[in-house]
Amino acid sequence: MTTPVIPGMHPDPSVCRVGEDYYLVCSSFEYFPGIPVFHSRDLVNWTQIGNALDRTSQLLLTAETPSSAGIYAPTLRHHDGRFHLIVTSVSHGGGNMVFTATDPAGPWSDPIMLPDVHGIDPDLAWDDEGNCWCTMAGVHQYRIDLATGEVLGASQRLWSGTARAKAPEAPHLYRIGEHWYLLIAEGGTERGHAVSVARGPAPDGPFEPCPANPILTHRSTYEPVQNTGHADLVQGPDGSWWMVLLGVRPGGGTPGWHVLGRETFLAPVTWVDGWPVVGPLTVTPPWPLQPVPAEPVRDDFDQSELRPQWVSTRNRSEEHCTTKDRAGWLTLHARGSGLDDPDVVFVGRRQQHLSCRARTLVDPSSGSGGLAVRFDEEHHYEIEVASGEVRVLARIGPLRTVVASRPAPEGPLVLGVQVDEAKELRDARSGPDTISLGVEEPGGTFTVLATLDGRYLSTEVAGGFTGRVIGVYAATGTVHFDWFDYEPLGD
Ligand code: 6LW
Repeated sequence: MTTPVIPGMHPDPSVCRVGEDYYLVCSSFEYFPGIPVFHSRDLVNWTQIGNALDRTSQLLLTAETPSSAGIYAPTLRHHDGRFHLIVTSVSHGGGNMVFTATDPAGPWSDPIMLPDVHGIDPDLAWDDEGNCWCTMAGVHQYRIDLATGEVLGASQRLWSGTARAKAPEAPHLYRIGEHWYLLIAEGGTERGHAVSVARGPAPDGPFEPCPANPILTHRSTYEPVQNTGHADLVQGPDGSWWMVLLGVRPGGGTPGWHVLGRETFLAPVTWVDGWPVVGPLTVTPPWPLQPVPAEPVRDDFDQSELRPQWVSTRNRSEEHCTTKDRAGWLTLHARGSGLDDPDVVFVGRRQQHLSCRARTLVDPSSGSGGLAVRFDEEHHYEIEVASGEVRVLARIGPLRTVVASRPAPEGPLVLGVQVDEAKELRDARSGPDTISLGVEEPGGTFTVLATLDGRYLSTEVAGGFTGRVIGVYAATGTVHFDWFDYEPLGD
């Protein structure tokens, strides 16, 4: 489907089916909690049911963890009645590790470390003899003891892909019919991304490449979805085969720029001569869809725990982020010095729509902070209340600018951000992509203090593996937020 089934920064999807239920996980990088977990009954409509890594004993992301480091691509599998999640943490005390759960909504176990498994993009597969195979980007493979994390025997190289510019990544191994299939991504996760496949008689090969490789790529096309790759196969409710994959929706023509990060898409798969053939992303599954309730626009912070969509930059603790200090408010106690600082207390949710509006009622109380659109420490726009002043700040690489300011009224006030990807941007793939930041006057009118160019908060400018996150932060002291609205205005 040319619209993502899970929009916003949800890259490197891995999916598994248990009876009529589907579960899917994605990378989460420097954000905590890590690894969002989704549930669906139709592969199209998904609900986030939690985050797998929600405590420090599972995931430690400190100010030393750079943006776009942290949690890379996971693989989710169900075997012998338990869910297994294998993932690489590119961070302090990181490496490859496995988590297990009986309920994918959690709780998940503490990690079983795999100290002798090296590389990224780990995959898990089991053969009929009970061997557990861990296959890594490269593509190389280990046989492991999942209970202890021990490697059994030497690792071996399985396949180096189809000699594209960049090494093969995102390997997934499947036993389908008489063959073992090895699915990989190659060409890099940018515009050259592609999916290729090989098959063999056993989980450790030897593998013969598909004569039609790559079986999916949008490179060198004017497809509205680009960077297609990093796929995982699953059977639909009717036994047909489907592929979840990552893609981006660039604006501004080819190559264009994308702001939401790499999103999760769905594509049909048929089989010809024992090889998978990937159909167009425009295809909607033929079975009855089961829509899920839309997320409420407003979060009143009335619950003791934040909803699973909320993520903070690196680990957060009750000491810095709580709804218990003031009932019905989110209270942030600053520990860094603002959004340029990796130690900032920032809590937000992924921007999932090309046009949307976010608002929050802030009581600066004894501190300074506000509402921000964040890409990383060097690419963010924010409207901040500090010492009796409201100001719009912009950080683009080496440039840090106070774009606008005006006196702030006494007491709480409503800050707003409106993101507009102009219709012509989507249709004719050109035109502005603007981010307007302002304040709501007592009568409710929204006064824009500054309108900034959205192209600078894009992957093509900022680089990295993430996407925009819109949220609130404390730069100094203590700041309270009564509610937060996220309102989609367009796809
Ligand atoms: C992921 C790997 C990749 O582990 O990017 O470019 C990493 N390819 O497959 C993060 O998404």
